Amino acid sequence: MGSAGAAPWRTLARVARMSTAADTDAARRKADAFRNRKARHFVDQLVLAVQAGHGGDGCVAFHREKFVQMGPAGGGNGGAGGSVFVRADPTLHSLARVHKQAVAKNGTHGRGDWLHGRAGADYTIHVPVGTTVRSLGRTWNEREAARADYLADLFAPRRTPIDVEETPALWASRSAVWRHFPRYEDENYARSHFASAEDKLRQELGAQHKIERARPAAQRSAASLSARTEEDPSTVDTAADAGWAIDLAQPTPPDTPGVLLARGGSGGLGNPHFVLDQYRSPKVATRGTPGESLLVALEYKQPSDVGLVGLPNAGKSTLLRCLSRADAEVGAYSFTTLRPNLGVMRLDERGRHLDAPGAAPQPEAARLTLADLPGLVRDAAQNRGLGHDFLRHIERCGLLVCVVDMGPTNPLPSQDVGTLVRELEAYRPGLSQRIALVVANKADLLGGDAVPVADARAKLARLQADVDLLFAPRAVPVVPVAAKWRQNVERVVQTLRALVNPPP
Ligand SMILES: Nc1nc2c(ncn2[C@@H]2O[C@H](COP(=O)(O)OP(=O)(O)OP(=O)(O)O)[C@@H](O)[C@H]2O)c(=O)[nH]1
Ligand SMILES: [Mg+2]
Repeated sequence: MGSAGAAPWRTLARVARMSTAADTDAARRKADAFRNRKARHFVDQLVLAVQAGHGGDGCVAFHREKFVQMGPAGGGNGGAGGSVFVRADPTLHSLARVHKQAVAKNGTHGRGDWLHGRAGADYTIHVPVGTTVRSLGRTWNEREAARADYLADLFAPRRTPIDVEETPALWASRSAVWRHFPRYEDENYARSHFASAEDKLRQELGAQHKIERARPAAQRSAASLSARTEEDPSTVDTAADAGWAIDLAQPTPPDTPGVLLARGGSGGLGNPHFVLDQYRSPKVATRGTPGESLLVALEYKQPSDVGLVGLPNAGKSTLLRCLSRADAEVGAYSFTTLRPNLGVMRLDERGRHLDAPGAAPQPEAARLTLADLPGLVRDAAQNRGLGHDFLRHIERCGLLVCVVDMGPTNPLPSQDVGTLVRELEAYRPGLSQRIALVVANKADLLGGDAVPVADARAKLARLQADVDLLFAPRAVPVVPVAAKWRQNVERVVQTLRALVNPPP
């Protein structure tokens, strides 16, 4: 069990070691600056390793004071490890500032004179409202792996005799669970008293397990509700489903700590717990239990006013570039856009577009956020093409604009609109109701020598007639544009403005 998880916890151990070193802060700042620079627009997906704090160890000590040379056992318990929470914060709009490692502090060890250890501080991950948190699986951390063999043996119906030569792994695993008074390790194991100490530990762990099981699901941690994964964080499948996910659609109330991802370990027991009538000076204590660890995927769906949808290569990114200052990548091939590009369309108080070429500089009075979404193909609802990757972003757009290719290579653009409607409905019934405008792009390719003007007009009229039929009784306007040349883009701006803020 323990050895099987060797690879994953080794990486996590490195993470945990890094987080305790003093020079981590500088390294973290550097990594953050790098990521912020790379994620110029925004980071909307992130996989992070979550590690709750380990419990501090119990202490083996005996009380001493003047005239009391052989006082009673007085080792304190270890402090509990900190837990990891996630909170939805309405002031954030990107995952760019989320650390890839969320490591809570360990509890401190117990000390002599019955001094218990201090609890480790919790760690809170702050994410924007609208983030989905999904578990990719509970991972093995170094401590859990080290203890696993011995604990499995402790609860086994028939125990293995533990010998340093014959069962060295089990011996090492046992040492990861117990602490001893200096130089008493061998003697402790040999004593008959140790068997009752093990009974005590079994009871304690059993009780902890029972408490965890009795908790209502809402109070249990994401880690304890997730399936185990043996994956290395660097190779983990980000689509893995470990059975736990939450959509943080509302801001977390200020008086609650947030959603519990991983619970900190509990502190170890000091030696007074192992006092027996027949044996008053136990020289053992237990180490703290490990904090839970897991991998989570965060996904932020940016809410935007308008989403541009269409088949690949229809010119959505080109249109976004006309409507806003976003420098979305444009390419003459399908699937240029792999994740949403965001842009802001700015208007002055008379409703004129501020980012049009040659527009007079005016104070901004209104803005619309636009999202250029990756191209969609037939059967996207069955997860073909970019499938769900594309569709899930649409849910957060208030309005949808269909961009279709009017060029001579596409004889029936209304078929494209039909495909889009079908896929949206297959993914979520009612989603196509958000389509409020059809942009007939690449209109510059019509009306030249190849396609006479009369044919171009007929093609546009046919598209409008088909769209009317498709969305009846709702009226959805069709606007012909040539986004590449910024022709007629102003009409798209004004139509969108009227759709989002209808004139009184
Ligand atoms: N002639 C002409 N070409 C255009 C027009 N708009 C876009 N294009 C070209 O169409 C190609 C695709 O444009 P993109 O904006 O990348 O298309 P997209 O819909 O974002 O494509 P994906 O991201 O792959 O889904 C590019 O080569 C553009 O130059 C237009 O109005 N007229
Ligand atoms: Mg694109």
